[in-house]
Amino acid sequence: MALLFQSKDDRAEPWVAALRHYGPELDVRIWPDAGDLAEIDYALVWKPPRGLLKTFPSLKVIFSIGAGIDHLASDPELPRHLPVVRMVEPGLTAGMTEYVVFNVLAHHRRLLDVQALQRATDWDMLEVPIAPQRSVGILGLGVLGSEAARALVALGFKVAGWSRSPKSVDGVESFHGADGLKPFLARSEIVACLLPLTEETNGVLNADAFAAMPRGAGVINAGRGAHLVEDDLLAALESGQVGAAYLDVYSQEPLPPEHPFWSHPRVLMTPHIASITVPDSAAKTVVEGIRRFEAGKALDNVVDLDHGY
Ligand code: NDP
Ligand code: OXD
Repeated sequence: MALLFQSKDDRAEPWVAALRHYGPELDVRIWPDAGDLAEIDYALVWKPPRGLLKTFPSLKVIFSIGAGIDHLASDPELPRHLPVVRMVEPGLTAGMTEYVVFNVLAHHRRLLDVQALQRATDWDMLEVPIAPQRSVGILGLGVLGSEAARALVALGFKVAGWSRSPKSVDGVESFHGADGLKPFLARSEIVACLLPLTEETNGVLNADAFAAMPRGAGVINAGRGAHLVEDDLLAALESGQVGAAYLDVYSQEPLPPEHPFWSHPRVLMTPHIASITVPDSAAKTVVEGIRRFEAGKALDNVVDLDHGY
């Protein structure tokens, strides 16, 4: 059984070690040394070159190294008859919960104002509310969004989530569908986007969305760059409608040096590291998936390519 590992962004060594540890039966090959293409049964990939996956005639399952599968769905030559499994693994979920909690707290505790005061040697005792006085909204209440929401509930925040279908997460108010978006935004002083990128969610963080939020809202985007209309955000920051933005993903990655976000005083940036798949726990999940598939059992976390996630 041969598995091909391909990623430009991840070091192969820890992946190969973990895959061999959990799946000694696997013949792990590292792109571009795929050997005989007809021998590849499984592919574990991140942003594969367009058309690559259709070159393996015996391929059975495509595993995405990331939770998002937009890097696969955007390939017009993707062999769409094959199951595509998105990444769900404890390390990735834990990392995203940390990122969301960190940035919610940053806005809640006015980190950017505190930093500016320190630089100005200004002993201004800022007032901050406590968590139960603060409303946080999570766009996307899936694996990552619901876990982040639980952590925020545990800290005492008033938490709501927005999803396509209604959700039941303890302590989290559920909004759903197009009609639920504006009321959800209107009650959310801090909005974190953890949506998958699809035709429907593209550009969801736009001027209308910012106008619907309470004045001075904090906007966190760890979904995909295309969720955010960057010019609309800059205008909303300028007017003060959005108080600050905490960004991990961008329309262009790496973000070009001349982009205004780099030096914007109301933007806190990270370079698409909100959360990173952990090879050890992820390899275990992939091997378990392969064993289930080989045993004729249903795979977990297969995406619906028509919905795009
Ligand atoms: P899931 O598939 O588990 O959750 C997606 C959620 O989005 C679901 O609640 C779904 O609703 C909701 N959703 C999808 N489409 C719509 C829509 N049109 N309107 C309203 N809600 C919608 O995904 P994950 O939580 O695992 O991951 C989410 C995304 O996070 C990834 O796709 C990726 O883009 C991003 N990500 C970013 C990382 C980073 O480092 N920056 C790291 C990992 C992931 P429903 O439940 O009703 O289906
Ligand atoms: C992912 C990512 O989708 O890292 O997992 O962006």
